[in-house]
Amino acid sequence: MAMLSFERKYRVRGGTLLGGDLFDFWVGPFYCGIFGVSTIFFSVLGTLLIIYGAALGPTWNLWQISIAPPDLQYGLGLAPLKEGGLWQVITVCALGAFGSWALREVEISRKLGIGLHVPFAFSVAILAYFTLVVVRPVLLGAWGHGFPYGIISHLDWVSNVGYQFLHFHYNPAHMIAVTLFFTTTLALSLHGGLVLSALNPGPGERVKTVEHENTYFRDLIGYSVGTLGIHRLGLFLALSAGIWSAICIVISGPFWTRGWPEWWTWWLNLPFWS
Ligand code: UQ2
Repeated sequence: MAMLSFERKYRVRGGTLLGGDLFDFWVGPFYCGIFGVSTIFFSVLGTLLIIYGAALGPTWNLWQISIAPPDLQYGLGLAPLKEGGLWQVITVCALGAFGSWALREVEISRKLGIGLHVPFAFSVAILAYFTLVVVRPVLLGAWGHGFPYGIISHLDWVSNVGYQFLHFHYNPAHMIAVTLFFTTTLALSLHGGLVLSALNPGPGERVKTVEHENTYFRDLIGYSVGTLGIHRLGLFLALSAGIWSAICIVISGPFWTRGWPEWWTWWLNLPFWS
């Protein structure tokens, strides 16, 4: 594949965390690195195991295929492959692939001498998954508390676990997470709309600059968070949404076992009302 003119400048040697120069090369447009090798290893193995699990199951309907975690009886032990062991190995492959991908992002950041914001952000997504399939099951004492790997089955799991707490929307951490998700979409739509409006002013009009962007929001609400600020705000909102999602599920069971509506009795019991 032909090298683009700028690639000679940015395809720099070094910055690797592991393996030194051994895998320090590109395959077409893609950087390899030892974590590129381990990403491919874990993804291919995990995918093959999912296909094997599907072959053991009753259906090839893509919506209904499901790889279930072990029965609760197995506790935190290893289960036979066909009794949830597959789920356990697939979970290790998933975490291996996600972790490898994050570390490959770190190596590329180090090569370029840029910040580690991208791998940091991806790590929060990994944390949310890790909380669901490792932290919470360990706190509850059984891998069977992990969620099943299937399109419909994981939705059923979310619904069932939600109803186990009567009404999950009364979970205060869930409220904060949902609010952060919505605020993230608000911030990104404001940002996307503002940038496109300045850069696409209409036929015959001159492209506008940051001053116009600032002025728009100063006119509208008396405040502009700024071009760097909106990206800091967006990253903060999105990462907070992921972190509060992890918090809202990890406290459900390990730290609160009754219905979530009941948690609010502290509010009804405030001396102010009585
Ligand atoms: C802004 C700015 C941008 C933006 C946006 C704003 C020039 C191109 C969207 C406006 C954002 C504000 C005032 C924050 C809104 C707060 C929340 C919680 C949604 O000022 O600088 O850069 O894209």
